[in-house]
Amino acid sequence: MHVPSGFTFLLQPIVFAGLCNSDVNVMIDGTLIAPSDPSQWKCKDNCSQWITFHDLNNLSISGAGDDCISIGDGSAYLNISSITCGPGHGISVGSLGFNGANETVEHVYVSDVVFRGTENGVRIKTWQGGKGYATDIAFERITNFDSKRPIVIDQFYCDDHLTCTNQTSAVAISNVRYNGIQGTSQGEIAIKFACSETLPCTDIYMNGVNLSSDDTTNKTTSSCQNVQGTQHEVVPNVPCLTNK
Ligand SMILES: *[C@@H]1O[C@H](CO)[C@@H](O)[C@H](O)[C@H]1NC(C)=O
Ligand SMILES: *[C@@H]1O[C@H](CO)[C@@H](O)[C@H](O)[C@H]1NC(C)=O
Ligand SMILES: *[C@@H]1O[C@H](CO)[C@@H](O)[C@H](O)[C@H]1NC(C)=O
Ligand SMILES: *[C@@H]1O[C@H](CO)[C@@H](O)[C@H](O)[C@H]1NC(C)=O
Ligand SMILES: *[C@@H]1O[C@H](CO)[C@@H](O)[C@H](O)[C@H]1NC(C)=O
Ligand SMILES: *[C@@H]1O[C@H](CO)[C@@H](O)[C@H](O)[C@H]1NC(C)=O
Ligand SMILES: CC(=O)N[C@H]1CO[C@H](CO)[C@@H](O)[C@@H]1O
Repeated sequence: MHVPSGFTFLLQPIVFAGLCNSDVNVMIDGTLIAPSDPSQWKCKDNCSQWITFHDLNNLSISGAGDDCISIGDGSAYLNISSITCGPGHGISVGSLGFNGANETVEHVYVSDVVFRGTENGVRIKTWQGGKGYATDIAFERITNFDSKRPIVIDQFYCDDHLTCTNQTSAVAISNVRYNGIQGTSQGEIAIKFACSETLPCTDIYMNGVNLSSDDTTNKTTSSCQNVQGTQHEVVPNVPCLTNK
């Protein structure tokens, strides 16, 4: 599906439902906009979300980037569920805030996703020097088989071919919920939260997370900086979060 550039489409709430067994590519070059207020949405039920994708394999949204599911600037009220990704890239929110851009992502709900041999599992990545925010994002019932890094928040995202310097401005990340994330990690660090000193990640909630090493003799660990929130039954334990 291709949304052509040079056009702006006003889109009422819509559901794209599988079963689809082959790869699905949604390329959004043009602009999709929602009625400004959810109260103006024309729909009888399932009105809590604007765009819903479910029961698809290797869903690729955006076309920009090579992630299986890529949620870019301006995304809001997305409901993505029952998707299988991999091998290759996982799901990412972002990258947001490149070159000082003011970008936003909010109200995104991702559930029942399986990652097989992906580079990352669920990842939120933003560039230093950016503005805007990513908020109200939920990941539920996610299964990883050998993801290199199942859970990542990276406010220091930088492309390999660029040199990035530390800057004080950052894209704010808040209210991110991880509920029921399990499986195996290829890397020792299964959970990585790298947040900025000037704009820490806030209200990060983890509940029922169990990520073990694919090598049974090894343990997984987590790394974190400048993160505030709570955890309940999380393996590996995230030292920055308060136990609840
Ligand atoms: C609304 O969601 C329910 C549960 O997912 C589904 O059974 C139903 O078909 C959906 N209705 C529409 C109009 O999409
Ligand atoms: C998302 O979509 C799935 C599948 O249609 C549905 O079961 C679920 O209730 C939806 N979640 C939200 C928050 O709308
Ligand atoms: C996803 O895409 C990869 C690479 O194109 C392919 O190897 C894999 O079989 C696909 N997975 C599914 C579940 O369709
Ligand atoms: C970012 O853009 C929004 C409007 O889209 C605006 O309300 C906000 O003030 C902007 N933030 C900055 C830091 O420029
Ligand atoms: C455990 O993981 C670390 C880091 O990936 C690695 O260096 C080490 O060799 C692993 N240990 C075993 C026994 O596989
Ligand atoms: C985590 O998963 C591993 C592997 O499936 C299992 O052995 C372990 O008991 C689980 N731990 C918790 C706390 O659920
Ligand atoms: C690109 C860069 O230098 N990033 C660093 C900025 O500072 C943090 C610590 O606050 C480092 O972890 C980053 O690697």
